[in-house]
Amino acid sequence: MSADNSARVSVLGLGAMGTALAAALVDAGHTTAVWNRTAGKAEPLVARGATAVDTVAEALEADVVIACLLDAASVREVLDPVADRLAGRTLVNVTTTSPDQSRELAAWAAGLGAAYLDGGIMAVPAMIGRPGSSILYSGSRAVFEQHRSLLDLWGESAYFGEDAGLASLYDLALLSGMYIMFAGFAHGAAMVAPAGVTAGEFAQRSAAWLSAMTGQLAGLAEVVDGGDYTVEGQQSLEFSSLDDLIAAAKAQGISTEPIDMVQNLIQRQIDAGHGKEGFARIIESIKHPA
Ligand code: FVH
Repeated sequence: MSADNSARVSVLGLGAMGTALAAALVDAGHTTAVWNRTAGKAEPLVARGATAVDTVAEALEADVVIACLLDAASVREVLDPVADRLAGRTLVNVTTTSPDQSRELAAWAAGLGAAYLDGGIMAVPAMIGRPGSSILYSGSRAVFEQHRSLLDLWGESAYFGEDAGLASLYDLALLSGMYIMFAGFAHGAAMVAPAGVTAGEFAQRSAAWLSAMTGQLAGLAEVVDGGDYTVEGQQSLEFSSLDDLIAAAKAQGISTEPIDMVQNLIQRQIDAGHGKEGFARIIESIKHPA
């Protein structure tokens, strides 16, 4: 897709992420207005070529208004006083919000006559515009398509549909996987620490192991999507008992909480008579809370 830097943009919120997003826009040649509640944060961006505006109303003059604020409440706090100026405007909200909050913001914007695209940023500020950064969108397809080249400046753009809550749902689902992986790493690091292994040493080996294990995800997903957990070739739930792992953690004098969680998911399926079925069946424990 060819770059279109003709759109005039504004960025509301110059925290770490808002600053990174605005910098990428300025560097790509977009006329970029920036606004922040607390004065002073715009200076580095102005030195780079952005224009600092004193009021949110001025920021709304842009073709595309980007909101990168703390949370859903701060988006409303910033935009409510200028709500009467939102008609005909395009709002891209990349503030982290829950799916329901995203839907509420989309309905609120629609009621004011504004086009709304919701974004979930799968990156830290230093990654913006670099390989590995991706941003998930849902809401107005027209906004996504019209401004795709602008959005692509921040990372790989993915669109999930008109339901404004979907990008957030996907974002939070991915974060769930990330947090559980980090907790798993912390558990392993705590386990080997009494043996004199530093977290740094363990991180190297963990990164290689976990990367290799991501190759298993597609097969796991195929079983889940097929809905038949008896498919040959899977590791059975009974074989997946974590008793040895839990005993080893206890022997090291550490908490077993992160691994207890997985053991409980396995055990509930075994107790329900599915012990010979594949590990993928733990998703049934998650879908159907105890
Ligand atoms: N930073 C990250 O790694 C993550 C990556 C994933 C996505 N998140 C989300 O991005 C939103 C902004 O995050 P941030 O890193 O820029 O956050 P801060 O540096 O804390 O800046 C927050 C900005 O929001 C302004 N703000 C807060 N409350 C209000 C309010 N009531 N009215 C107006 N502005 C408000 C704050 O202004 P100030 O404190 O400087 O005056 C900052 O500009 C966020 O949703 C992450 O979850 C980032």
